[in-house]
Amino acid sequence: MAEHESLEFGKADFVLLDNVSMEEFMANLKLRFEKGRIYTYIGEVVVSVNPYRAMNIYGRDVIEQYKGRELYERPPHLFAIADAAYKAMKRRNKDTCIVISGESGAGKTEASKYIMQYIAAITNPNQRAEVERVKNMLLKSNCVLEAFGNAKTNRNDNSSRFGKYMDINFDFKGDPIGGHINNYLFSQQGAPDSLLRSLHIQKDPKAYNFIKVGGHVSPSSLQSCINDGADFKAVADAMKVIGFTGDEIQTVYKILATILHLGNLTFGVDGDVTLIENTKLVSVIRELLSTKEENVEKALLYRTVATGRDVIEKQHTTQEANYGRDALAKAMYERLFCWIVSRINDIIEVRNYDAKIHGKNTVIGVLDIYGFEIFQNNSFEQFCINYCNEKLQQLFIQLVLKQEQDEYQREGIPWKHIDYFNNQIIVDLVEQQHKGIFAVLDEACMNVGKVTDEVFLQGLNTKLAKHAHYTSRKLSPTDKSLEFDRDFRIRHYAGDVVYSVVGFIDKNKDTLFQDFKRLLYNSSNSVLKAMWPEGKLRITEVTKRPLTAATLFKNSMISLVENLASKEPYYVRCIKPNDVKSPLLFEHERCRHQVEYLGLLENVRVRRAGFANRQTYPRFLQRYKMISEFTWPNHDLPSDKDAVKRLLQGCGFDHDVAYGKTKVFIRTPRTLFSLEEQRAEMVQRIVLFLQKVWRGTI
Ligand code: AOV
Ligand code: MG
Repeated sequence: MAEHESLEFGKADFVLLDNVSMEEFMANLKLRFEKGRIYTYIGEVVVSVNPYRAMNIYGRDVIEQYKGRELYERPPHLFAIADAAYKAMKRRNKDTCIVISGESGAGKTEASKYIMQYIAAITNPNQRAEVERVKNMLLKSNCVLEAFGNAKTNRNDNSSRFGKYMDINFDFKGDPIGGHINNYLFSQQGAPDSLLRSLHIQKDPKAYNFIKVGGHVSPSSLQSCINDGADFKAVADAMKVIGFTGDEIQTVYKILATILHLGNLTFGVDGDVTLIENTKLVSVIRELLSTKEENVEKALLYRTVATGRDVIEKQHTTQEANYGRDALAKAMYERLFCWIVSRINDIIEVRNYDAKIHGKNTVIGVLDIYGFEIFQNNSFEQFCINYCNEKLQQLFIQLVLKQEQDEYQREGIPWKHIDYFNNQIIVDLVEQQHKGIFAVLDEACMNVGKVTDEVFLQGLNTKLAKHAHYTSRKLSPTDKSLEFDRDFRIRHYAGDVVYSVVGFIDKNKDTLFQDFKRLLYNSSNSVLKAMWPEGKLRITEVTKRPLTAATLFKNSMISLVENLASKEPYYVRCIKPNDVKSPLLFEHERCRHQVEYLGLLENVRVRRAGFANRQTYPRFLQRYKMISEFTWPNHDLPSDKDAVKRLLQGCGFDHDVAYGKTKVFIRTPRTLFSLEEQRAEMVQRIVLFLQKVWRGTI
């Protein structure tokens, strides 16, 4: 139907399959992958398979081919979906968003970059300097965020360790005038090693413990912006272009260096006194942080506690000191990342007063988040990431599978319900009040006295013993996949994941000792000071417990989903063809599993039986009444519904539509395009007519 491609490349839209079965779907997906056709539609959804090789399909010439064209006129491409979102925004003044999902390494971040690139390329035909500046900043900011927020994992060499939702604001001309980034971050193991390594503070990177150990996120090469061997200078240059000041960049450098040095600090004991073994490092850190040497040492070795009205200083054990040091390094990195995002936002936000107040200001949002992941050891981070993916799957179900079918029923359109797996039950398992996993975790953290990961696990076992998607070693003692006493397992929509409760409590609580916050706030470096405003509080003034990481994350996910749901969504569903990053290998079972859990077959079924477009009768008339003599300028039929019927019969489209109670449903996009074309022609004629009247030639 749509594309000008021969069938040797398979069907460009899964809706065109002869039979909607898993076999046919997979055969088509595989054929297209093997022929280098990595994109296929399901209606307006793009299914993308990671090619794991450079494709020659993103150049300027290809962009030109998609510019302003309708979705079905060209072979499936991300550019077409970006153009559709852009057109919807321009034509109908609607906020739109592009939601990119798929598991870790499936190609989400790459897709988001091509989409941004496309939008940048097709806008601002008049080369307005201010718009060019904004575009440049939007593209460059991505680079900087990747440098700080991506790292190598087992699943992806350039894995996003933060979720990113970027709004691009457009003026009435459709040119980007600013943007805003929301990041979804939770405590990480620390800075990507490659970023730290790129500082070249000391020749041998092995000299730094944080690089050697690495935690979950182990040695990595920073791609796209700074490649292996390149150094921090490249990132600094990008920051400069965006608008960071020299002082700010210096501070970033100093913070990264501090984190490295912190990793090398060791503690020992002398009698019952804990002390720092390599005191020279304290001087280095003091200098980097612009604080007093004795303050650094004190913050590392003591904790100030308020007992009633008294304030005392309690010495750390070596274990506590180690713990405090690691928490400081992590918190500094996390705060740095959030500060960079907020600085970028300050710089890219819509500043032009006129554009803000007067002209219409619409947005396209692009969501690129961390994909579903399963590691050998899964902890709190994987749990949050996978919960996030459950939320996005739920949104997809709500918008693509459920609402669609509900609407047909509401409107009285004959409809046979198509079944799908609704993952709401898993979302509830995690986020429900009082008995969800996050609630149990928060409760365990509130415990007075014994606060351990085991207490948390006991809570889960008590509250969730009967839940179909939860089990643990205690509840299923014979289950071989649950190897350790501290394991629990969630049946996610995308598969079973065994999590270890070890570390959940710590990662959920704000574990940074107040003393460190005060230390950093009291720095004479104003940039650093500004990152730690809460350090202003004296120990006796700190009364409120900060919100837990789980609560913060849950709240941010809920508002993210609300935000997306308020916009017109476009979807890119990414599939990872194999686990070895091969451009040749299409692992059938691996792909079938993804097609299944992404609900793609159900998507095809709903789409095939359904309608591409729907509009209320008055709205439809408002837009198209000029193309029919029965409705222009006004109709005299009993209702708008009758008028729409008459109009569509007159155009010969009656067979391709259904009439609901309040809306007309159009089955194929082609009918809509045809209506649009006729309308455009009519508008043109009217304009010519008016021009003649105006010139007095009529
Ligand atoms: P992700 O964003 O989905 O994973 P990426 O977008 O980082 O995955 O893709 C992983 C790697 O696959 C990239 O570094 C490229 O090497 C390759 N790749 C992906 N898409 C393309 C493409 N269109 N053309 C060529 N190569 C591609 V994660 O961030 O881990 O969830 O947290
Ligand atoms: Mg990514």
